Amino acid sequence: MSGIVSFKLVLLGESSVGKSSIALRFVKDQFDDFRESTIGAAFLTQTVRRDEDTTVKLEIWDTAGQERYKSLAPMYYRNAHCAIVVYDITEEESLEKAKGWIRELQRHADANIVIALVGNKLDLGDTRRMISTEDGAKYAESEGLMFMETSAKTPTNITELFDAITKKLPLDRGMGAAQKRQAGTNAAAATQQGRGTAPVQLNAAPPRQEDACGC
Ligand SMILES: Nc1nc2c(ncn2[C@@H]2O[C@H](COP(=O)(O)OP(=O)(O)O)[C@@H](O)[C@H]2O)c(=O)[nH]1
Ligand SMILES: [Mg+2]
Repeated sequence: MSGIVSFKLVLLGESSVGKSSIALRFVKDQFDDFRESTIGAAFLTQTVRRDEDTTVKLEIWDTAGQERYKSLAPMYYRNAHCAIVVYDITEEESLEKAKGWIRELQRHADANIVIALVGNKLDLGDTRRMISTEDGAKYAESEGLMFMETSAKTPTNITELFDAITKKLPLDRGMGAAQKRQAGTNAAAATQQGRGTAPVQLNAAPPRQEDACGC
């Protein structure tokens, strides 16, 4: 298959681990030391050249990690082709939370979902690390997940992370031209409810414009 193939990607993980920062670095190559928390979820898109013939368009749902939004998560991972589950290597508890998300994905998400476990804030690794690379990598291996440590700040491994995910996505399962037409119809319906607000309103379908950064 050639041309543009779209995939849905969801970012999950505890609050403050750096989900929005990873998305912002990937989509806009920016970093902000004092980010405001995401409310509900934000929607962004970015394209990645997979090979000479194929461009992959990632439709990224950046969710809010706070407990009060947890029940909304299925809405975002239900049809996702891939998930990035983030923890903070300086926060022990955040890996346990990440494992909880992975169990939930394994039970309720699409059986073919590509999952990457990501230990973020690698730039703080020398001074404040609480979770060893080995602990993250071993768990990921035991569950058959991709694994990477990243820093949205420096940045380290952000492009590599999305490149690696993009390469793992089965092109025949992406949203091709036919499904895109359908998605366009859905988006038109969503327009009636108001779209393009930033951050995207809860329950809103993805707006169809490029780089609708809601972070
Ligand atoms: N040092 C460092 N700080 C980061 C990194 N990624 C995010 N942060 C900071 O961690 C805080 C929470 O980031 P945010 O992206 O809002 O986390 P989210 O709640 O998971 O979306 C912010 O103050 C960010 O500037 C990173 O890679 N290194
Ligand atoms: Mg956020």
